[in-house]
Amino acid sequence: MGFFNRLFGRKKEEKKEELEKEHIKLEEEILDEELENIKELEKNKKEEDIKEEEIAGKVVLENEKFQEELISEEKSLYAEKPKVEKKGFLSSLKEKLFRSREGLFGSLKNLFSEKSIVDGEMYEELEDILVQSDIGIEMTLKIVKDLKVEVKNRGVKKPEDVYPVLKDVLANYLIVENTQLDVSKEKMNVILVVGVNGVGKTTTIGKIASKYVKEGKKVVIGAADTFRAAAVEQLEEWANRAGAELIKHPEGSDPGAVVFDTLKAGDEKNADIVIIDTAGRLHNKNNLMKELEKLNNIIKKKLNNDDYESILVIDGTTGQNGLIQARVFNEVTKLTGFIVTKLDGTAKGGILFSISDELKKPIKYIGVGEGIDDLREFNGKEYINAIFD
Ligand SMILES: Nc1nc2c(ncn2[C@@H]2O[C@H](COP(=O)(O)OP(=O)(O)OP(=O)(O)O)[C@@H](O)[C@H]2O)c(=O)[nH]1
Ligand SMILES: [Mg+2]
Repeated sequence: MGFFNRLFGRKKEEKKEELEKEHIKLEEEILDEELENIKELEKNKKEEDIKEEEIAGKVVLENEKFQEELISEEKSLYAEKPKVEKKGFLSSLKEKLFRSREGLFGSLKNLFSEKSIVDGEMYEELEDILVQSDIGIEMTLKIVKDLKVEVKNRGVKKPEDVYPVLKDVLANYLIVENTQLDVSKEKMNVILVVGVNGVGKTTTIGKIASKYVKEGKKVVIGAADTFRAAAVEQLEEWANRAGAELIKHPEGSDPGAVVFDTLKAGDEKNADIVIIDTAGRLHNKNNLMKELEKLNNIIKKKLNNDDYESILVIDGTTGQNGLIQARVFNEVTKLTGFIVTKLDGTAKGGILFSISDELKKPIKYIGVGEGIDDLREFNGKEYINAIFD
């Protein structure tokens, strides 16, 4: 038994050793394999790093190329600048008024080129187009009557030759003397800005202020629209952008007190120009009259005369409604002129003719966009050329 036991014990030992050897071998193999893997991984990583570096290099290069392109583009922009400015007022006005030019006024051009003879039918179609362009019926009849006389006087026979005659006739209705805002006094040139809500009073005041500040003038603005806090904030933003000073009172205060303080500040600060923004929310004619009378009296008292601008702002996209507003304001207060806004947004614009003709007061400026520079001094001939050519 002892022998078998010993023999069996030795075999067991041998088996154990064998197993241990195999185990070590296996571990070595695993280790080798892992080492291989690590080597492979490192190799791949290196390749990737090289690729990344290449890409990064390319990006840097491309970036540099891009920068160079940008610089040269900028240079060419600067180089082109004089060319852009050369295009001048007329061309940019044309661009701003493209809707009117291509809209109903554009259809006038088509009318004359499509017709073969000057006859009653042509005039009737012309009337339709003019009425649709917000020129109004009365005004349209006057224009067509004048046109017929001019066509006869000039011996025009072909429809295409009627087109330039119509341009002249229309221009006649836009020429009203004294189209510039009068800011010729040494100091305290006051501009009171009125109009119904939303027509663009505040925006226009910002544009005017910016124009005068750029000319080196000192501008003080009064926030006499005290109906809502947002109105003052909006005006304040414009005043800051324009570089003008703002006089304001809390929401709900008396607009008269704002006007009084603004004029006082303008006087003390030696302002060249004082512009007053007013509220457009006066529900009836009586209220409107009373409010404007009060503001006007404060201004007259301070200036000791009534030599100041009182400007009605009209939204050029509201058509004949704008004419009705002009009539009402003209009845209740003394107006020295108009500013017609948003002409960039209308395919019509005929309101300009009705206002000039009926109220015989100048359109001083037109608004052609929401930006600070989107204001143009109004010139009838230039306007006609911009929408007709
Ligand atoms: N496209 C265009 N938008 C304009 C022009 N003028 C003013 N607007 C816009 O018309 C809107 C009303 O302008 P406001 O200046 O607030 O009008 P407001 O008359 O002061 O209005 P209230 O203070 O509410 O009476 C704004 O969104 C302006 O950006 C213009 O000439 N062209
Ligand atoms: Mg306003």
